[in-house]
Formats: sequence, C-alpha cells, structure tokens
Amino acid sequence: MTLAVIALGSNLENPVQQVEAALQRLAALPSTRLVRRSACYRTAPVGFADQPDFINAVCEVDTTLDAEALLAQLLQLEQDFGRVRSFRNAPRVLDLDLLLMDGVTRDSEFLTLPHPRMHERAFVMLPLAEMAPERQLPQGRVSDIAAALDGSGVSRLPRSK
Ligand code: PH2
Ligand code: MG
Ligand code: MG
Repeated sequence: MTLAVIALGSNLENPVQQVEAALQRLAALPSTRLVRRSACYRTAPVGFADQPDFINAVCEVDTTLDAEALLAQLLQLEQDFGRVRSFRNAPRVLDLDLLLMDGVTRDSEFLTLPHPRMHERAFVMLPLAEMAPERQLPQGRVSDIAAALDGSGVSRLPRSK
C-alpha cells in the first residue's frame, strides 16, 4: 500500500457538497482506503480572479493503485461530476489533483510528482498543514511552508463531520 495525498477544489454548484461527495467517492475507489481528510476551506480564487470563491480540502488515501491508475480514477471522477474543461483556471465543479505519493516520483507529460507548485499555494498548504503538518516536501516541512505563505484569502470552515 502507498499513501497518496489528493487536493480537492470546487467553485460551482454548491462546492461544499461537491467536495464532500467527492471524498465519499474517493473512499469507494477500488483498492483504495480513505485514511484522513482536512476540513473544507473557503479560498479566494488564485490565477483567474473573476470567478466565485473556491472550497478546497485535502485528503490522504492508502492505495495499491500506481500513480497513473490513481490519476486515471481522479480524472474519471472529475468527469462523473460534470467537469467541463474550457480554459486554464476556469471555474469547475470538481478538481482533483494528485499531489504526492510516498516514495514515488514522476516527470511525464501527464503527471509530475511531487506536484511542482503545491508549496506555493495557500489553498493547498493550509489544509495540508492541518492534516499532515509533519510531512516533508522537497521544499521542507509542510507546517513551515504553510506558515510562510500569505493565508489571508483562506478561511477554515467548521467541520460538519
Ligand atoms: N485551482 C486552480 C486555480 N486557482 N484558486 C483557489 N482558491 N483554489 C483552487 O483550487 C484553484 C485556484 C487551478 O486548479
Ligand atoms: Mg487539476
Ligand atoms: Mg488544480
């Protein structure tokens, strides 16, 4: 089994429900167990600013799928949720990004692991610091990286479960 960290994001059609439903679907993936998750966070859009706030969260799964098989499952789930890819950073019903897999590196056209930009993004690092503060990234410890980012656009929502 390999631990993998996945980032979830949504800013269309009741984003909290989309993220919660996606977590349930991740827990039901073949050969995969949901280990833990962060709370949901309301986050200001980064990149293309003229769109609704996002709901972001992260989770950790234990899986026997390899990175490519897990990525294929994530892309399929995005499609199941009605994701339409229009332009880069466009609003979306569901975005599932594979951030890390323990002991796994990739550098292909389709997949780079660890995710090359996660350490720059408060909407990823703040939820990750809640869930896995001690985890080491190539750039350092999760909690240290998160503490150095501007978290002003990111607010944690109360945990409903
Ligand atoms: N995802 C993006 C671009 N910008 N901003 C926020 N707040 N949250 C996201 O998940 C996000 C974003 C591209 O995937
Ligand atoms: Mg994505
Ligand atoms: Mg993304």
